[in-house]
Amino acid sequence: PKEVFLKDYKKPDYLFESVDLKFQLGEDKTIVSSNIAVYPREEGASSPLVLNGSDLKLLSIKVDGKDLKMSEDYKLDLRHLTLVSPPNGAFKLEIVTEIDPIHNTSLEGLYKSSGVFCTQCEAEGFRKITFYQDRPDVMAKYTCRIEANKEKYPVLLSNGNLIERGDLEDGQHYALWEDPYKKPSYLFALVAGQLESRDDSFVTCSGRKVALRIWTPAQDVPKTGHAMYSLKAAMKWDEEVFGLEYDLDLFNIVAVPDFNMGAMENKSLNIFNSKLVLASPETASDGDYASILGVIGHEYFHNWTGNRVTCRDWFQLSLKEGLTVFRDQEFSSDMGCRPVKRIADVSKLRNYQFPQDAGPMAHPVRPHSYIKMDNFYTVTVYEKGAEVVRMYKTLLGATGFRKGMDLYFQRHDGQAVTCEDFYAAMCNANGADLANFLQWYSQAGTPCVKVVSSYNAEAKTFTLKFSQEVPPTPGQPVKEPMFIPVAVGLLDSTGKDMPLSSLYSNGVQKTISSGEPVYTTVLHFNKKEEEFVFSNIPERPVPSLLRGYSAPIRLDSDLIDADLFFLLAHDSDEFNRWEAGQLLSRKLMLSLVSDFQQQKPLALNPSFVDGIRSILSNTTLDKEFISKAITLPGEGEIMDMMPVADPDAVHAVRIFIRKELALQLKQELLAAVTNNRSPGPYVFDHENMARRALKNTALVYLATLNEPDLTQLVLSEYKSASNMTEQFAAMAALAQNPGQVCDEVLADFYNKWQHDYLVVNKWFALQAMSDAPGNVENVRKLLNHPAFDMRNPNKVYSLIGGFCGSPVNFHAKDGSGYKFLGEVVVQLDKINPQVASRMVSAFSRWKRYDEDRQALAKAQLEMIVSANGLSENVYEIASKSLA
Ligand code: HT7
Ligand code: ZN
Repeated sequence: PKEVFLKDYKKPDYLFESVDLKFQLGEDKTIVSSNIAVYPREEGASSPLVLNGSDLKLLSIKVDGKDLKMSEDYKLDLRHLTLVSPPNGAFKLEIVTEIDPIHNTSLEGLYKSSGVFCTQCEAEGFRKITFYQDRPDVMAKYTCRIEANKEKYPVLLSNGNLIERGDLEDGQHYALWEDPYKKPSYLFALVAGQLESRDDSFVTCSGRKVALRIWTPAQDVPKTGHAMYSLKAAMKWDEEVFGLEYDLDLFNIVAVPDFNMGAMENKSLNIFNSKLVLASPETASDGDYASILGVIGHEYFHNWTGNRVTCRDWFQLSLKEGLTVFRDQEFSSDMGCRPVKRIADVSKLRNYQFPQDAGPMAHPVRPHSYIKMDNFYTVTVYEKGAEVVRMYKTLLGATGFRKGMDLYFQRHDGQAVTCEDFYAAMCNANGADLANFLQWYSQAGTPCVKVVSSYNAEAKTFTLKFSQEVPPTPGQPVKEPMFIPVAVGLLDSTGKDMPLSSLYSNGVQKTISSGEPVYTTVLHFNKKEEEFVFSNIPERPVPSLLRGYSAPIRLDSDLIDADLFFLLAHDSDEFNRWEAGQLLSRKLMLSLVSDFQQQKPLALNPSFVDGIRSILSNTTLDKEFISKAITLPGEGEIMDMMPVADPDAVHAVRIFIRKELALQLKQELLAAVTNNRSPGPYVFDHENMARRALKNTALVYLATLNEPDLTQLVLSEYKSASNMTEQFAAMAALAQNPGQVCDEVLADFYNKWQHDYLVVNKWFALQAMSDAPGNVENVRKLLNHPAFDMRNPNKVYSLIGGFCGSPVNFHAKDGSGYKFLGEVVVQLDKINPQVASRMVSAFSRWKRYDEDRQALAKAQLEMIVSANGLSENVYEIASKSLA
């Protein structure tokens, strides 16, 4: 397989002015005609024109109306069509191809999902539709004519405006769409099928009325209300926060059940995985509602960050994805509860991105190379990329950040640009010098920062001494220091923030505040080692470091347990309050893991129980915050901190602590259940979600005790639940204890919901994640369940993905979990390489485990790499994991 390198980037020799496409959609084959106006980027150029193409049958090719001859005029191989010597100057290129969407199970290019034709072109799917320069820096204006049977495909959609429609002979009809904005091929979209829409409208800040339509099969239209609410909220938010207005008179969203990722931001025709559109209180959980809000926002926000200003090449992916994730995080924060959202985002980063950054697939936010671009839609590009954007805001302030965004759009609207262009806009708009900040784009690995504090009572100074280390990652053995913004506050002995007046670092005295008191300041730590001295500090403070998690780093401080309990009780920065609790939990879990490994009896520190008790009974705290603060760090996070990951020990310790807490805090947990029952019908707002979150967390704790009266309590919550959030949480609580009750509830749930594939996926996932010994056999059986289908990515993510996310069974000592995944990956790769490569990633951390497990996992990876006809997608992940 060929590796592509960022350093080899070259501008295209030819550009496309316009593209007129015609699709004749058939039950058997589809014919695609394309008519491209080509011109050389520089006058007089006469190099060959290389077009990408994959799985295409070429029917004809003409230049300026004249048929071309194979070998003489053009060459064809499995991936390219090359025009040997195109005319000098501008010319028309007409190409007709035949494609087979019905048998396209890769869900890339044009395919059929439940009878609906739809497309997925990002990253390189357009080349499965027609021969084209399939790269984001080739931007053109498109028209798209769709012809299809009117009865089977009454709705015909593409990008832009509908300019003509009508009937044809033989029961066919057509629609002609025109997109007035230049776009790269990855934003092209087409949909044809039997769909109905929920219609609404939005009046933009300049008074234009935009028609909004969400398309689904007729029976699902009632479940699109929340998606429409989310879309309108996102449109308003982008106007208010960034001054960005929607630029067409129509915005369509289509929901399809078969989709490799969450959604796709095609210009004015977003295509969504149904699970991120359809919701009703009975069938969707609070988590689903929140995801829909965030992803509808995310795809809508791409209209400016991604579509109007796009990426020069795929290495720049984080330019649009990191920025758009940051924007959707901010949107969800503003619509809900900021600290709770921040906690959720940081947990995701720690649980998924940190392990990636420490493993064989570690790559910078802007990767240097790839074999298959699809493999680089990663938590590093998305989530760490969003943290990089957040750091600009932390360093420049809200107003400075907005100035930078304004300049970015002013300079680059309609262009395909790079991460340096974004950096330059941020710096230039603020006259700022962010020195080595660009390292965040090119160096992989999570920086480890150490901080030591000291107080000088005589001088009344408080000193923080920082040092940093960026660990080596594949291909990057030695690292430069990073620019790390550290937001700091200092607490006095009553727990109040001290006003910060001045700071000394690098031989320079800086005034923090001479007027209004300032309680948090951002230190610019960009050297290997650096000292910051606060003056006018009247007593020894407890520092609150990295407030709001101001940089994506691992912080190792000299805070002692007493400081952490103090911060947990008093910090005005709610994120750091939660963080203090997590630090205590992590320390406790690691020390109990060591006891467990040495076969010592496990015992819980009473002050830890008291800390949790005081959080649980604090009536002034946000309830969702409480729910998060009493939840222990995930098993993956703890394993990540061990020299050799021990899934059995970590699992046993987590279960032990949860049971012990449940036992000692039973009364408080029971009160959390009874005080937080639904007062009425389901409402999606923060207050109600927070109440449900606390009640559900309390139920999960109580159910760990497996006592008959508590089981009855949870069972009655399951039976009386009037929404999916509470019904599913009660079932999950009961599922912790395999046995008759658990089996009965699982059967009851399936009977109730077998008609709803999205709910059935939750049922698959819950069983897949079970820690019951030997659960692999149950999961194998579920592969043959009539509701399971390997061709549907959501089902694979629920059952196979769920299984791999459960450490005890996936990492079973006998290798049964690894063997199962190995078999599935080989089978799945033949159906859908993108989904198969996501699954094979579960093996990537195999070197973190003991020798026996390493040998078992390695054998599976070797078996996969040597499988016949393996896709490049799976090859890239499996071979890099083995390296
Ligand atoms: N920009 C979208 C990316 C995407 C994608 C990438 C590879 C293969 C399939 C895909 N479906 C969607 C999604 C986003 O907004 O991030
Ligand atoms: Zn995106």
